[in-house]
Amino acid sequence: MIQQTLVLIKPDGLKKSLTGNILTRLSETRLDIIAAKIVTVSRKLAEKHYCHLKDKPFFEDLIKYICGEFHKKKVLAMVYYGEQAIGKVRELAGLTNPEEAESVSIRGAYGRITTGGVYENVIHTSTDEKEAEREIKLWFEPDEIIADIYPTKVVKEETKKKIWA
Ligand code: DAT
Ligand code: MG
Repeated sequence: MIQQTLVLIKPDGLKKSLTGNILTRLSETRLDIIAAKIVTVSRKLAEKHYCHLKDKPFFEDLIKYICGEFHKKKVLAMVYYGEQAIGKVRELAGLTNPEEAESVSIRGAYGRITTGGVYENVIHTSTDEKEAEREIKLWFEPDEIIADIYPTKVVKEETKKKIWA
C-alpha cells in the first residue's frame, strides 16, 4: 500500500548536527521525499500537533521541547512517500522511549532522556494513516507538497502576504 508519513527532525537532532545521519538512515527505506522545510514551531502548532497528549504530566515540557526552548528554535519537517511508508519509517525510528528503543534504531542511537524526564528522541514520525493525514495537513499547505496525496480545492485569498521586494 502506498502511504505518506510526516517526519520531523526535532530541535535536539538539529542542535546535535544529526540531520545528515538521520537522512542517511531514512534513505535506507528507498522512500521518496515529497516535501521538506525548516520550521520555527509556534506554541499553537505544537499544541495542535500533540493535542492527543494534552492531559499528560509531561505535556508542558513536550511543547517546550518541540518549540526548541531546550535546543534550537527549529525543526526539519518532511513528508516521505511510498510503499508502506508509515511502518518503514517508524521501524527505523524505534520505540518512543529512547532507552527502550533498539540501539540500531534512530532513537536508540541518538536519543536520551534528560534528568528532567524529557524524552529527547530526535525524530517524530506518524503512527497510522489517519494520524499521517492530520499531521501532514497541519504542517504543510498543498502547494508545498510535490505530489497530489489528498483532495484539494482552489479558493481566492484576500489576505496580505510577504513577497520579495
Ligand atoms: P511517538 O512520538 O513515538 O509517536 P507518542 O505520540 O506517544 O509517541 O508521544 C509523543 C512524544 O511525547 C514522544 O515522542 C515523546 C513524548 N513522550 C511520550 N511518552 C512520554 C513519557 N512517558 N515521558 C516523557 N515524554 C513522553
Ligand atoms: Mg505519536
